[in-house]
Amino acid sequence: MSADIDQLALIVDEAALEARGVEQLTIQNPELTPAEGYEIQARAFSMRLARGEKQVGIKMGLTSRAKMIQVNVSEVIWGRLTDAMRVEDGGKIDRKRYVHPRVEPEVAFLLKRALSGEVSPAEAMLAVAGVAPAMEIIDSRFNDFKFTLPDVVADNASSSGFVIGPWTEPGADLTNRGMVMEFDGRPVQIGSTAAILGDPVRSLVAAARMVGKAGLELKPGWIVMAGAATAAQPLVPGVYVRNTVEGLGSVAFFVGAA
Ligand code: OOG
Ligand code: MG
Repeated sequence: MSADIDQLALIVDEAALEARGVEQLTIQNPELTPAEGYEIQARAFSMRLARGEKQVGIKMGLTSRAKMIQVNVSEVIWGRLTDAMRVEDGGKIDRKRYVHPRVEPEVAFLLKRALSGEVSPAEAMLAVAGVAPAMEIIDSRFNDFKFTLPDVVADNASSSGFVIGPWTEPGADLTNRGMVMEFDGRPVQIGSTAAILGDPVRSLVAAARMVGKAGLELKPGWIVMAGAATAAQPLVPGVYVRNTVEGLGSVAFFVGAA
C-alpha cells in the first residue's frame, strides 16, 4: 500500500480537533482509494474513542442529488457519530470550534434492533424505534470545503455535529414530507424527504449494506442520519437555525455570536 494510513488519520484527526483546514489528502497521495479512505476514517475514529468518546450511530452522506451536485462527488458515503458530536435540541454551538461549518436538513432513525447486510425496506423499518427531524453540522477539514471521494470518506464524511428533534413512532409513510430549514425564521432551504434516495428508508437500507460490507453492524440504540434533503447552508454567527419536517415537528439550535 502506498499511503500511510496512520499518518493520514493523524492529519484529519488533528485538523478536526484544532478546527484547522488542511490540504486534501489526495494532493500528496493521488493514488488513495475510497477503501483506503474508509481505513483512514476508522483509524481516526479510534483516536476519538481513545479520548473517551462513544459511538452513538452513523451518518449517511450524499444520499440526495442536491448534495452530490453541491460537492461534486456522486457516491453515497457514510461516517461515524459520537456522543461528543451531539448538540442538544435548542442548544447553542460555538462557531470557533469549526473551520467553515454548514448545516443540513435531515431526518434521523433510532434503532431498536441490529441491522447489517442486505435488508428490505420493510425489514429495515422493523428495526426502527423512532424517526425524528434532525440537522447535521458538516465541517470539511479540507481547505475551501473541496475534496474528492477518498478525501471526504477519510474525513468522516465531513461530519462534525448533529441535532435530533422529538422522536415519533415509525409507521407512517416517510416518502414525501415537506422540509423547511430556517435561519431566524427565514427559509433558507426547502425540500422533501423524497429527495433522500426517493425515501429516507432507502438510506437506512444502504447504511445496513455499507456497514455490513465493512464487517460491522448498526446496533440497537444507535442513531442513523439519513442524509441531507437539500444543499447544505453555510452557518452564520448569531443565527437561530430550525428544521421542520411535515408531520414530525421541528429541531433547532443557536449559533453563538462570533
Ligand atoms: C459530505 C457529507 C454529506 C449529506 O448529508 O449529504 C452529507 C459533504 O457534503 O461535505 O452529510
Ligand atoms: Mg449530512
